[in-house]
Amino acid sequence: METNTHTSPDQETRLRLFSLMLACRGLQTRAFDLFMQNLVKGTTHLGTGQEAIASGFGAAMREDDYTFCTYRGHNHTLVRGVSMTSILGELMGRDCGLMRGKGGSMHLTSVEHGAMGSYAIIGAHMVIAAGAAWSAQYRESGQVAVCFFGDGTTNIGAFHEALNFAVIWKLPVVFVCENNQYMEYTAIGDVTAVKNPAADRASAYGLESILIDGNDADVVHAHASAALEKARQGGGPTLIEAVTYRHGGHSRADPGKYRPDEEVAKWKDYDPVKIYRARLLESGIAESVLEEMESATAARVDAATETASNSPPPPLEIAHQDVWADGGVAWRN
Ligand SMILES: Cc1ncc(C[n+]2csc(CCOP(=O)(O)OP(=O)(O)O)c2C)c(N)n1
Ligand SMILES: [Mg+2]
Repeated sequence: METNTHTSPDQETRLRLFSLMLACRGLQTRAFDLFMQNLVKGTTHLGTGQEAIASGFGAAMREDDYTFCTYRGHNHTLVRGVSMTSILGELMGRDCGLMRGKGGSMHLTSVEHGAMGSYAIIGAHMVIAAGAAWSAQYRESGQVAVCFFGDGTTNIGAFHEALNFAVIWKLPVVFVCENNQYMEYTAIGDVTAVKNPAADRASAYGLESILIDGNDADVVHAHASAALEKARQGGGPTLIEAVTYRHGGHSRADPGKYRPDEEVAKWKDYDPVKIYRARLLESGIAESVLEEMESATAARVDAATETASNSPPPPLEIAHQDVWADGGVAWRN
């Protein structure tokens, strides 16, 4: 597995990566607190512990690139520039929410930010991402579609269909498997024919096998930049398996007790935010600079929580709005 041996981005990029990871962590932690207070409508799937992957890509992507993510998509949506208020508002079913409170945690979408949806059906978005990449290729727009999915998703047919299609058409798409080592409550190794669920299958599609440390933001950023550049230059798709771990359970208040305590402790110690903070200090950035970034993020999370909490539920009149592609129901009457 590739660890941090050859990559050292400039200080500005490093501070950006840290800032994105802090924002993701702050948002996830608050989402969990709100869930435990029964203020979140429906379920939530947190990416706490997996922030380096979304942030590494977020810092490398072009503003008009496309993101496709799963129900575990708070981090991926936030790093595209969507506001914390609209994400927390959406989780809480408020009118200020990204989907005006009608979608909830699993359906964050903002086309204007290139956040092309959070998909709850495992693997479904992989073929859709390939389609978006095909559109970008056809329009010669230079955009790249980045599709994030879990380890368990590699055992679904759509994973294989999307990869084959993307290779055949040399599409500008980057498939990123966030191997957090568990599906819902089952370890991926217990139900998978190969050790590395995505990387070991890359050769079946003529792709390079890329297995990286998904908790190291520098490593993720370097691989993201290379894959995006390759796709933009017409070099076709890349499949990256980024190894990581979710700090909490699968969803809701799942305590994740099916995981050995020592394993959880080991991975919580290898926390992407913590290791990156130490690296910044080592590189000469002052403790006070980091503290300032941390308190600014905390204030941002508090302000977003306050605004979202004060936002009313959506009005009844919008129940049918945005449900159909044409915005209305005229043609069905
Ligand atoms: C087609 C389909 N089958 C089953 C499910 C139920 N389901 C929801 S999450 C999940 C586990 C997915 O695991 P993984 O791909 O590793 O993603 P993670 O939750 O770890 O991010 C399953 C089986 C679903 N949403 N869609
Ligand atoms: Mg998983």
